[in-house]
Amino acid sequence: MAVTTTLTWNEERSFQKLLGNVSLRLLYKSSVHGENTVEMQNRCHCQGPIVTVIYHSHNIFGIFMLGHSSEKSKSFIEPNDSFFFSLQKNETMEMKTVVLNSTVTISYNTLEFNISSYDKQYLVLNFSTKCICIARVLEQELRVKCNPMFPRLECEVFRVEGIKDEAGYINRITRATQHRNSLLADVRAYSPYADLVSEIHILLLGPVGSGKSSFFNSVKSIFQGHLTRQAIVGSDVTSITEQYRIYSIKDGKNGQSLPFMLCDSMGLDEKEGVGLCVDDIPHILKGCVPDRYEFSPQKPITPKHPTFITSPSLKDRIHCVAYVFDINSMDNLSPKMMAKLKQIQKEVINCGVAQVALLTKVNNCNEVLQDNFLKMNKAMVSQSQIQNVSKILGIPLSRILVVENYASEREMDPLKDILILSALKQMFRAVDDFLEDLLLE
Ligand SMILES: Nc1nc2c(ncn2[C@@H]2O[C@H](COP(=O)(O)OP(=O)(O)OP(=O)(O)O)[C@@H](O)[C@H]2O)c(=O)[nH]1
Ligand SMILES: [Mg+2]
Repeated sequence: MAVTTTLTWNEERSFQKLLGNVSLRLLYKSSVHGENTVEMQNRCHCQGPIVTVIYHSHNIFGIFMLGHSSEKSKSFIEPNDSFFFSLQKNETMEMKTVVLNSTVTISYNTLEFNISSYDKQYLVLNFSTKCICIARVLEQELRVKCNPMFPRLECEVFRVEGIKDEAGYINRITRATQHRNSLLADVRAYSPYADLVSEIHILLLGPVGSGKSSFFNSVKSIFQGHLTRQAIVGSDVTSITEQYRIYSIKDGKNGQSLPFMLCDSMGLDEKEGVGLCVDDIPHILKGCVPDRYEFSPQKPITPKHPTFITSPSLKDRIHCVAYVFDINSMDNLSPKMMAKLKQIQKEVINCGVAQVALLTKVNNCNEVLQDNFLKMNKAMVSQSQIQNVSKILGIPLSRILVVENYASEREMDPLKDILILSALKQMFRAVDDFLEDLLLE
């Protein structure tokens, strides 16, 4: 029977994504192949990059090594590119990483990971006793707690296949997860300028099928830790979204509500009387339109509507409009659609609301982030679509955000999260500018 990993199917898939969309092949599993370093070495030498995963009470952690072990040698790897990691399974499958160049030595049925520059054993696995010794500093950085009295449950070694561009790999992977986690912390910690409101409202406006509802689903997925599809998405000639929705998002399943709401609207159509009615927009911006209002393309909402909010306060109104476009259709916007957008933008400017543009369906997510995780690189900014949106809407390049929503994937991807979380952060900045301005007024 095939030997299988202790990770669940989902955990293994997430782990593969966290390691940069690699494939993992299980070479050694201590409970099956024996608690024996010789057996492990026989199975794992000369296999290329390997990752050792250790299961200890509730902890999953280990070490990734890019270099490969030489045949039958005792010290099986030179100081090489490696990093220690831990996997946290609570809400999201998160990876904490610590970059340290380590050598591995085998002696007396123990596996010792040493940091050459410190001449210290950072991690020692004793295969005879199943005990683990881990340097305190490493334990703290990885946020694991290994009681040395408890034996290790399992040790697995995988071959890592499909690494693209080995030279910058370690840097890319460790920076990607660290950057994603720090962005997540920033978004969680956001509080609107001067506490003028407890939650900000971001309105998603854009042509039919541009990815408005998918953006909400993507943001929600990040905070839920798994893919969710609360909003109905799909492709049709007319808008899939027919109701106005004001979505609140919780941090984790039973967590607190985050300080922002995403307001999803019906898609815009270039034809009159189809799609979101332009006359609805001032009412939406002022906060007069209630959650679940059924849009009527030919008839805008009026104060006579039974659920019309007659005296909305600052907290009800829209604080930021995100114009959502499919980046691939940006160069083919029809003159009629452009005219409609201009008309809408006039209303937005009249209301003094902050504006950003959100370009979805960027399929070169990896490239956007390759050089610099914080900024779009030069090649990206010079793309005609980005220049175009800046020209049509007069929005500065720093307020043009690019994302790749979760569409047909089955697992989360840290690179997508980085773009989505960065977009949210930029929206918060735009809102804060707006609120600050409001306070001065
Ligand atoms: N590849 C890819 N597909 C996307 C992305 N965003 C949305 N989609 C797909 O595009 C289609 C339309 O997405 P929706 O989220 O329904 O778009 P919408 O703007 O809400 O559309 P309406 O409500 O009809 O106006 C769906 O099939 C999505 O799966 C993206 O970033 N990348
Ligand atoms: Mg929609």
